[in-house]
Amino acid sequence: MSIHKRDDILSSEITDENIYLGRREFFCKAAKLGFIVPGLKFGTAEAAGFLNLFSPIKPSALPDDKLTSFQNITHYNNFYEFGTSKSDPAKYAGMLKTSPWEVKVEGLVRYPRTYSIDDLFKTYPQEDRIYRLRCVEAWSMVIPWRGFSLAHLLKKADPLGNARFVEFWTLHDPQQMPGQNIPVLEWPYREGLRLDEAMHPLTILATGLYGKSLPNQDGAPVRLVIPWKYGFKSIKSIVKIRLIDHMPRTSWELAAPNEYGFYSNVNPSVNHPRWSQATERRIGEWDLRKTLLFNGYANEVASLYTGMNLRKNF
Ligand SMILES: Nc1nc2c(c(=O)[nH]1)N[C@H]1C(S)=C(S)[C@@H](COP(=O)(O)O)O[C@H]1N2
Ligand SMILES: [Mo]
Repeated sequence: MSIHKRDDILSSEITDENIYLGRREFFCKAAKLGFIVPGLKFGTAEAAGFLNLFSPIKPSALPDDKLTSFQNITHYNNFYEFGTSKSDPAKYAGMLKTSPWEVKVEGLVRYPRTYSIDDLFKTYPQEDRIYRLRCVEAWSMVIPWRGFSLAHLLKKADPLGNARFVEFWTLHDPQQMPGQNIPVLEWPYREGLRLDEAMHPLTILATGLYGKSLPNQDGAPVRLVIPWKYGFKSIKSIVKIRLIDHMPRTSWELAAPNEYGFYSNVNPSVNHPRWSQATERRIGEWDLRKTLLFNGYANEVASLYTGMNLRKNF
């Protein structure tokens, strides 16, 4: 059973002006607040031009990436704990209490640790990164995240020799997350990565977007973002990170193993059983775009999958 639907909502309510204002808002703020520091990894051509003045690092860019507006990033969401329609999270996620909040790091590590959110913020410096997000439903966005590489946290935990996978858990609290009373998925929402995927510098724990702390509907106070995988791997409102020696089950794989594999790398030539993955609609645009292998991040991540059959390991 699965309730992921191919998305066919009209984008008429989403204007270019929104996108422009969002972009301008971001760059003005970014400049004012001094986010532009060497070593920053942005992902758009526009940001690239902007940043090359300041940073020797060449970001991975597509020439026509434009930031999706703050309005769309925060009102067109998948967060089934608050309902299955795109507008539900903006309406209901406000009821989630994100402070105090704890994130446990446990399992096959030398230094297990429970972080308060303040602790997490203090321990790991935040930086801003623009990533494309491609949902399995064949739509995409360009989002200016704030966060830090998960690798920093994992290194501090010091994985033991037999740790091979990382498992992530969303909060389980049906009172605050009414969608958890409805068995659309196995709750709490669970996701997983191979350890090398989790250690890849592009994989981040996101704590904000557009230079602000993360809105609840986008997974406050902390969520994962893996830009080369379908959006559902980017689990929201995380309370537990566990290192293990076996491939974990994930909520989507438990719901429909033939539709949602463990890897879920964006791949235009491996179709979802119910629809093509060859194209996508960028939220705010009319014309379809061609979907790119690894969501356009092949240069950075393809080597993680050398020798693997990506059709079998979908
Ligand atoms: N806990 C939890 N995490 C989740 C989801 C969810 O329903 N619950 N939906 C996933 C899906 S399908 C997508 S596309 C992204 C959407 O992130 P966004 O709403 O911030 O764009 O979150 C992912 N993370
Ligand atoms: Mo998604």
